[in-house]
Parts: sequence; C-alpha cells; structure tokens
Amino acid sequence: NILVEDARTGLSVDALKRAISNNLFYVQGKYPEIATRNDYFMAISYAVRDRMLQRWTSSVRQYISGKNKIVSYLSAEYLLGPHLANNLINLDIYSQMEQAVKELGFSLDWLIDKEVEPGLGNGGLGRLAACYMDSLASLEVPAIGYGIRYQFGIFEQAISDGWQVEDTDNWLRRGNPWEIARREISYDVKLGGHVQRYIDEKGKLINNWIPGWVVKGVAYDTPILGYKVNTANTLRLWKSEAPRTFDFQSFNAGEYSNAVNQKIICENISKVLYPNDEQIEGKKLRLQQQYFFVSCSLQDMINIHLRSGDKIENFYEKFVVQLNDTHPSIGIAEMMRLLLDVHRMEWDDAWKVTTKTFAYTNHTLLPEALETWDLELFASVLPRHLDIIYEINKRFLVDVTLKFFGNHQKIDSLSLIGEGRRKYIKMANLASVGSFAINGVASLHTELLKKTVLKDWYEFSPEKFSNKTNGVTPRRWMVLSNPQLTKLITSKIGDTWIKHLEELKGLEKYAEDPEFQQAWMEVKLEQKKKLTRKIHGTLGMIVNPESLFDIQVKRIHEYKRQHLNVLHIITLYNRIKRNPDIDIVPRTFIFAGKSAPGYRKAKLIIKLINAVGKVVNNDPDVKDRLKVVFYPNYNVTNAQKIYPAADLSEQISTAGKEASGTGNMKLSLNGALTVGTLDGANVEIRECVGEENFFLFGLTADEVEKTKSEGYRPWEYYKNNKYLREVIDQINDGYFSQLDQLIFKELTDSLLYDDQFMVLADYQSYVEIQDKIDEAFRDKSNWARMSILNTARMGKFSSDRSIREYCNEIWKVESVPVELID
Ligand code: DL6
Repeated sequence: NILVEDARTGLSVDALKRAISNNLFYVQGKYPEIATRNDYFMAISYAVRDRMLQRWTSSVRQYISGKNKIVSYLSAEYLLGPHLANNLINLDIYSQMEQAVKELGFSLDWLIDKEVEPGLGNGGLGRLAACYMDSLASLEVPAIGYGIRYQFGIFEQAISDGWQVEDTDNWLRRGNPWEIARREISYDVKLGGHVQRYIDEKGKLINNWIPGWVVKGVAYDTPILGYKVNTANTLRLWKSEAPRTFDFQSFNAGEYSNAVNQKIICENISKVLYPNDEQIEGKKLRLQQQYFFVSCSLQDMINIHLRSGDKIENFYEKFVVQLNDTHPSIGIAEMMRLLLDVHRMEWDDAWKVTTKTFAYTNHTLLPEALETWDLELFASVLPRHLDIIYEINKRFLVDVTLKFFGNHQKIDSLSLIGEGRRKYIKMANLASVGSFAINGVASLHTELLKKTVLKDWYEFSPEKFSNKTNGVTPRRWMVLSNPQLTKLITSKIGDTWIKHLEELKGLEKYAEDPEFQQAWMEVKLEQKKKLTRKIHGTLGMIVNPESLFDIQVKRIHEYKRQHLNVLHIITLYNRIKRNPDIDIVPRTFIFAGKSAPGYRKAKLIIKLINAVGKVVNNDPDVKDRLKVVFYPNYNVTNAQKIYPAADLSEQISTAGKEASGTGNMKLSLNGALTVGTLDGANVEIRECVGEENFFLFGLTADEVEKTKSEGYRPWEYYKNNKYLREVIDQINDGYFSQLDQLIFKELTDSLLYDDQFMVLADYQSYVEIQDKIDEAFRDKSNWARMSILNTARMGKFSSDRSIREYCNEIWKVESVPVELID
C-alpha cells in the first residue's frame, strides 16, 4: 500500500521533487538538460504557489461569505521584496524544499537569488505596507491590499563615475509566478470630459458625468500568506487597459492609428511608478494613477459587499478602508460619487457611509510632500469630483464657521481649496474631513502633526487623532534575512518570539554571559564576512570584516543627512593625515540608497560619498583603516544582506523631519547599536533599549525650531570650528574632485548659507559621539552586551503590535481563523 502524495499539495521532500519536475516539464516545457536557472526558479515557485492555493481560496471564500469585517489597505506603493523564501518560511517548508532542491542537484540559495523583486514602492511607506500585509495575514485578520501593478517599478540604480544613473526596472520580463490575472474582475474608470446636469422626471437633480475617455482596470492577485496559519490574504493590483479590443475591419487607416494611440494612453496609466518619495510631482498622469486604482478598488469592494446580499447603507460594516498617506485620498470623493450617482443615495446618507469607512495615516511632515492639485488640472481629469469636493467643503465650512466664528486664518487653513495665485485642492484636508481617524506613525511625529501641519484639524476634531508607531515584520527582517541569529536566539528562548516579539526580552538574562556573547559576536562576524564577499563580488572592493561596520542605508535626502556622515569620515581621514600612526578604530562606512532622479542635491551627495571614498580608500596613509562603500541599487533584496552585518546604525536625520523610520527598527533588531537624533521612532527605540545602549547626539526638534527662529547662521559654526572649516574647505578646494572646485559648490553653499537641515549645527556633537562609539567598540564584551540588549528590547517594534493597535483602536476588526475547505 504505497501512499503517493499529491504533486500539488504534498509537503514531503519526494512530493516537492516531483512537483518541481512536473512544473519544469508541464509549465516551463523544459527537460533538465536544457532548463535554465530561471526555469527552475519558476518550477519551484509554482510548486510553492500550489501549496498556498488551498489556504488562499479558503480564506477568500470565508471572508466573502462570512459576516466578518474586512480591512482594505489602499496604497499607491507596496515594496514587497522577493516572495519565494518568505513563502517557504510562512508555509513552514523551508527545510524540506532545501533538501528537495539539493537532491535535484541545486542549491536553494542559488534559486532564491534569481528572483527579481517587485519594486513597487519608493521606500519606507511602501515597505511599511508590505510589513503590514504580512502581519495582517499572520494575525489572521481578513484583509485586502489594493494598489497598482506598475509595469516598471522603482528604477534600477547604477553608479558611473560616482554619479547615480537610472535604468528601467522591467521586473515582469521573465514572468511573475506569484500573481494570477483575474481578467473577469475588471472595472471601467471614467476620466476627463464634463458633467451634464438636469432634473429628472421625479424632480431630482441628476449629475451625469460624460467622460472624455474610459480606461479599464484588470485585477492581478497575489496571495499574502500568514506565518504558520491558514490565512492567505489577497494583494489585488490593478493593470490599466483599453476598455474593449477594437475591431480591425471597422477602422479605416486614420481611425486605426487613433485607436492604437488610445490603447497606449490607457496602458500608460499603470506603466511606471513615480520615483519621488518626499516630493510631490503635480503631474496629470499621477493624478490619473491615483484615481484609477482607487476607483477600481472601491467599485470592487462595493461589488463584494452587494454580492453578499447586504445593503449599500451597511458598507462600512463590511469594509474599513485605510488610506496610506494622501495618495489614495481621492477615494473619499469617489466613494461619494459612487454612492450618489450610481447607488442613488441622498447626500447625508452617503456622507455618513463615507465618513464611517475611511481612516487616514499621515507619513510625513515635510511641506514639500503634502499633496495638492492645481484646481484646473484636477477639473480636467475629475470634473465630477471637483463638484463633490466643493459641496463637501461648503457644508464643512459651515461647521468650521460655527466653531471658529470670525477666525479667517482657521477657515482658510481648514478649507479643502487653497487660494494662491492659482487655486488648488488640499488632499490632506480631504483625507482629514472624510476620515473618522487620523494617525501619525511614531509618538513624536503624531505630536508634531498636532502642533504643525494638522494643528487646526486637531483643534477642530481632537477625537480623531491617535498615534500608531510603525513596526516591521520579524519574519522577513529576522527569520529570513538572519537565519543564524534566529537559530541562536531560538536555542535560548524557543521560537515563539517570531510571532510574539516581546518575548525577545528573555535574552536579557544572557547579555552578560561570556559564552553567549561570544556566540552572538560570531554570528555577527559571519554576517559581516558574507557582506564582505558580496561587496567584493559587486564592487571588487576588499573590506575588513573585523572593522566596525557603520551603516547608513535609506533614500538619499538632505533631511536624512548622509552628508553629515561624510563630514565625519573626512574628519577621521584628516586625523590620520595629521598623524599617520594614530590609534584609530578601523571602520567600514557602508552607504546605500536611491535619490529621486530629479533631486540634484541628493544626487550630488551620492557623488560626494563616492568622491571621498575614492580618495580615502586609495590613500596609503590610511592603511585600509577606513573604507567607504557605496553599495548600488538599494532594494529589499540588498537590504536583507546588509542589515544583519551592521554594527552601527546611522539614524541621523534632523530632529522633527523623519516621521518614523523603519530601517532604524530592522537594524537594532539585528543587533546594531544606533547613533541617532531624537527623531521619529528613534525616540521610542531609545526608550526601549535604554539610553545607555543608544548613542544620542544633536539638537532636539524644539531646539531646531528655536535655533531657526533666533536666526541660524551656519557660517558661524564653520568659522568657529577649525576641524569643520578644514573639511568644508577641502570639499570646496577640490581635494576630493581632482581640484575641480565647482562640482560640490551647490552643496557646500547650501550648507554654509542656508543649511535648512542643521548639518553644521550638529557636526560637533556628532563627531563627539562618534569618538565615544570608537571607545565602546574597543571593549568587545561590553559591545556584545549592548548589542544583545538592543535585540532583546525591540519587541515593541514588530508590525504585529502595530497591526493589533490598528485593529483594536481604529478598525474594530477581529481575527478570523480560516478553516481549510477542499
Ligand atoms: O511610515 C513609513 C515611512 C516612515 O517610516 C518614514 O519616516 C517616512 O519618511 C515615510 N514617508 C514617506 C513619505 N511619502 N509620502 N507621502 O515615504 O513613511
């Protein structure tokens, strides 16, 4: 009696081997002798996806037919990272698959490395969405993530002569085994045109939107599996297409090419991700993108709701919609349009449903990132929505006037329409008026929101506000990317910390244990050696794994102050030049990150890092004690290799500028010590790990504001600090640019005469704390102790904790364990 496991569901090594061979033959159409690495990657991925399908279909069935409320996460970005290893971990079949692949003659790592990640996001905001999708599924919360299936994600970065160059990210070119196209799920989205108004036979005013054109959104679904649970939620991304295929016969030559043009115009909407993270680009196509995905998503939710037999008035009992920043906030006007124009509800009823549905998360305090739309441009894309926004505003301003009678400043600030040289629509105001909850992403950020950009909103409706500090998923950011540390931790406290991160506290009692310290530092060294090999393979550079790995990886931005880090590097270099025999702690400075392609100063910062690296790395006096590495094309795949190797985590933004940060959490979780300002979530990280295990420097957010209001003169700092002067002069004199004195002028001028981000004001304090870090690093046992305590005390920063807070305090949703259905 031989039991043969199903080739699509079996989990034994044999069943997996059979599945891979079957897929290679029947899906890829290849036999082993001619199969490529990609064929094997696809064959394995399909085998894994098969094993997720029962969970997926069971989850969908249960949610749609059940009475439970569904969280709908609306985000223009999802920075997911590669799926294969993550799915193996969450399915709990990693070791079986490793064995199966080995018996087929390959290494699993080699195939995992083949995966091209979907880079459908810029940075923190998109990665947070991905961590939240993981936690929602792991906590068995019914959820759908909605977004855009960009054909080209975030550009690929290469470095040429020290400069960033961009290349397109054609991530779909070899196929995407994780998604399923659901061509039957599609919606028409109107754009442009005008609104026709008339009174119908019952005397009711009808607003008939006659669109200029229509685009179709087609659903592409990807399963998001929870960790060791049956729940597999859906990420539904919309691809834009022309609404119908045209009939060749019926077109003469001229119409044919018009029709083809129209098809291209439609497909353009989901073509490319805008590569700016904290800078709006008021382009029409961007507004079209936002509206396109939001309209498809809301139509889809309403469809799901009505199919369950419920009434439209109860929509908010079935769905709660979280707006990931203002990018999807047009959803508020679209929901009103759908309820009024399509479902024929009265205004007050429609407004009640809308305002019980939406909640809004703000992710930035930077004024240049707060979205506004030129009113004329907006009207040309969404004429009906403009009417609706005017009506919302009219009614809202009545309430505002009642509350703040005669206070024109308040009325102007709360109005949804801004009046400058040209009128514009304020998306944060639309999001705030239409949502029942508003949150920031770290304590300090929420407090600053209440005092600055959303001050008047806080005064108007304080009950809407709360804080939800960000978190990161320990599955990807520990289990997947740092299996050695995972194993060591598990050997001491068992493995339940992976779902209950606060249990890491159990490590505290080993922090002083010399044996554990040694094992801990051995893991760190192993990870540093791995990264060393990667750096050598990518850049041909040799770095010393025993040196202090000082890591700053994130988007390149003036407020994140990568240039402050560079000023410190030059300071150390100058000490060596003055005294070549100086006893200095060897350091490897590792930078990685992309700059928005149109952001000149950020691109100049990349050039500066590379220029300084070229001099420092090749100066014989340095004797390899300092190395500067710019690791190209920072993305999730590369981040997974970098975080585990960090000794020091650079979180040095100007206080009051970084909303939260999440890289700070991943690094500390992986045992790096932080050098940081009191900004974003650094404040809470420091509280948790203990101030003695955190290297604090710099002005506080209040001091930054005070210094500015008293008339900040960066030049004075330059004049009064000879080491700072020396460094800036060297950059200006062309020491790092073969005597070219112009190249960095824009950057140094902005530091000397403007310095919006207080780099010069914080320089001295930064250098001093770095000297303390050197001292601390020399004491190996103490460093190990601090590193262990950092990991042990990071329990709060799991995205599971964040999601629980959203569930309990905003969404009012509960876990629904999924029963598997055959
Ligand atoms: O909340 C996620 C992430 C924060 O951790 C970062 O501090 C913040 O800079 C980032 N914000 C953005 C801004 N995009 N918009 N709008 O990416 O969000």
